[in-house]
Amino acid sequence: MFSIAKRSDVLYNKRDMEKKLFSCRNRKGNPKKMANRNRLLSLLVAALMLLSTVFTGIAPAFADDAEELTETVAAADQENDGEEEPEPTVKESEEPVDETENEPAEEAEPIDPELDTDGDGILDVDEISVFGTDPENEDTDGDGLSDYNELYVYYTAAGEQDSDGDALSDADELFVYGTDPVKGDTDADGLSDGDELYFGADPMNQDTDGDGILDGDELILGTDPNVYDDLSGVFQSIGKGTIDGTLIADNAAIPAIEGYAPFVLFRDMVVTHYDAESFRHNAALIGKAVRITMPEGGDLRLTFTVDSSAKEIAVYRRTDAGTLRLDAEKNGNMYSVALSESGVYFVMDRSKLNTLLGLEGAAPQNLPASFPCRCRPT
Ligand SMILES: [Ca+2]
Ligand SMILES: [Ca+2]
Ligand SMILES: [Ca+2]
Ligand SMILES: [Ca+2]
Repeated sequence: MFSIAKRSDVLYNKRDMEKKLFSCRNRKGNPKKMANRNRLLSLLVAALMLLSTVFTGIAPAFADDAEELTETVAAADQENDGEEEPEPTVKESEEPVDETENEPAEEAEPIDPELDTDGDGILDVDEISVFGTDPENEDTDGDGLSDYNELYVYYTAAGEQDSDGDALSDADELFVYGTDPVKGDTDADGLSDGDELYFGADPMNQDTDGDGILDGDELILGTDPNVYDDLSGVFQSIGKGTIDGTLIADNAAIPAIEGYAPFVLFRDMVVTHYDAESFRHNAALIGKAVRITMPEGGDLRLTFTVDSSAKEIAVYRRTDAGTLRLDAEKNGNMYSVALSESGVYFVMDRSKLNTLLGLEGAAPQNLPASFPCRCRPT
């Protein structure tokens, strides 16, 4: 019913409008004025439509901007409130607590000069300011020896369980092995107390197996410190790493010694660079001259590894009696000679030697005792 009545109203209004329009069209008047009115009306309608579209476009835009603004401001406020506020409250609440805890410690009352808290016989003031030990622990390093005994009886380190660093604790050295707790190699045979026990040798005996080779030397030679060895039957060698480093680095004639001897090469032979003035300026000399001081005996060879393009290379030995050319065995760039006595050994370029001596043809086999002093360049 309601919808019908509505329609009738609409119909009525439509009819009413048509009537009004009809009356307007049929009204007697100026047709130009009518046209102008219609134009004005249409213009008004167009203007109203424009305004409505502009408002409907702008209004939501303003509404969006406003919403965004309120959202970002709200978000910023939340962030600021969330981060800044809790931090200072935490820091402020922690720092003052630490300060209040530290301050009284720093301002602690001075230590009673008569106080020995751990009762080890050393006053707290001395433990703290002199020995650096723990005033509340009578055995600071926990090695079974009291701080007092370490400092005043055994003279060991109260803060180190192994004072001499030989892998045996101070207490074990004193009461188990009988070795010196402040001497890493008690019997001075080249083998530390800890290593002696590790290899089954006697840390209180330099030559455990009695074969004449010290325990420390046996390890270097590769023999057993607990098994008797005939040293003459032990192959030995010294060279890079066991002789003077200056004879290895920047040397055109690097020496090495190996073979059999009734003595220990690396310990009983002295092999050094013979850096005499007379040799220093000798143009025929290849590399560095070597001074060897050694016990007698043995079957040893001295080998020079030579870095030279000289056509004829020879090895010499200089003694007080003269300078001898030695019978060298050549193997590639290595020249080896028998080594049975002390002396100065060196390698020379034979053609340069001839020039120095002013000789033609082959150089003499042996040179005068004064050689090489006469060979200085003029
Ligand atoms: Ca101790
Ligand atoms: Ca020790
Ligand atoms: Ca030893
Ligand atoms: Ca031995």
